[in-house]
Amino acid sequence: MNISLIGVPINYGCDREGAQYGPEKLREKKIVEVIKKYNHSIYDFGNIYVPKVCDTEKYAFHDKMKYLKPIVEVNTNLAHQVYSSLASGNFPFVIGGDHSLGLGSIAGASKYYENLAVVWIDAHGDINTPETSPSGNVHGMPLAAAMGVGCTSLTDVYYKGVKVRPENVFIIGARDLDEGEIKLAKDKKLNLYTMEEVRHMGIEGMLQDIVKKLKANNVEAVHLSFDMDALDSDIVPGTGTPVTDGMTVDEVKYVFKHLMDTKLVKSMDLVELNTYLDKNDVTAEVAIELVDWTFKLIA
Ligand code: NNH
Ligand code: MN
Ligand code: MN
Ligand code: MN
Repeated sequence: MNISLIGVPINYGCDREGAQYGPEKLREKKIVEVIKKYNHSIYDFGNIYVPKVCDTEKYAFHDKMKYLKPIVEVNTNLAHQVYSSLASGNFPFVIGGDHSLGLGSIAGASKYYENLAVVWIDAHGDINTPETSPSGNVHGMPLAAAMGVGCTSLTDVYYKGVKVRPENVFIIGARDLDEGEIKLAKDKKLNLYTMEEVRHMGIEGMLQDIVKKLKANNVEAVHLSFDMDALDSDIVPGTGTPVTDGMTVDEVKYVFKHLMDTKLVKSMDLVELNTYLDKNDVTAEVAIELVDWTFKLIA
């Protein structure tokens, strides 16, 4: 397969130092070589440009969303990179950076695919709006914006309108949801597999349910967005908002395997590695292990 590697060194969405160095750290840990092992042709497109904005200006662009302008700019450029990669037959692999970049990835993939689904693996829902967000951090909002919910400056990134229909949204591993997120998930009837639900159904049962729905909805392609904090906080110290009782590495591998088996996954993000918070690179190494596994599966 031809892989486009796209780095997004952004931390405006999480408002925390360290998340912007994910792409650099993963390249230092030989991500390109790891992917190449499985006979992929990999094109490293470098990093998307992230403009410098002073932290005194974080609310200069919107009163409830931090760093809105640079986030929109970065996501617009990312969207076009993802779209162009897909149009040239490549698999876009986006490395972050915080999860605000999920919006740009989805925007790019949904411009290319008529009926896109999104599988969002995360301890959080990332379906806040400026009104429901407890933090003003945009990394808690991208999936809502992709569904057309929230402020138009986000929902209209790259092109006007809804990027993914709610019935095509699958959230896996959530265990730290805000009140407004729980309400939105209910109202929109999202396919929400909280950690509790995952334990109850079993991973296998959950995957069967997802595959069944992907088929029933006639989904053309899946964008897989993986937040490192889906993993248990004991495994990933190097992420901005670690949460206990999360997934194990083997569980994530199992989910990846079955998603890749559908042959529907056409693009992917790996986000929220924070190099400042990491301990002896253990989180970076887990990320590399998952990258290795992923590209072995799609070989
Ligand atoms: N839900 C919280 C918020 O909106 C935390 C989001 N943090 C994440 N999301 N890391 O994946 O601010
Ligand atoms: Mn997230
Ligand atoms: Mn998260
Ligand atoms: Mn634990």
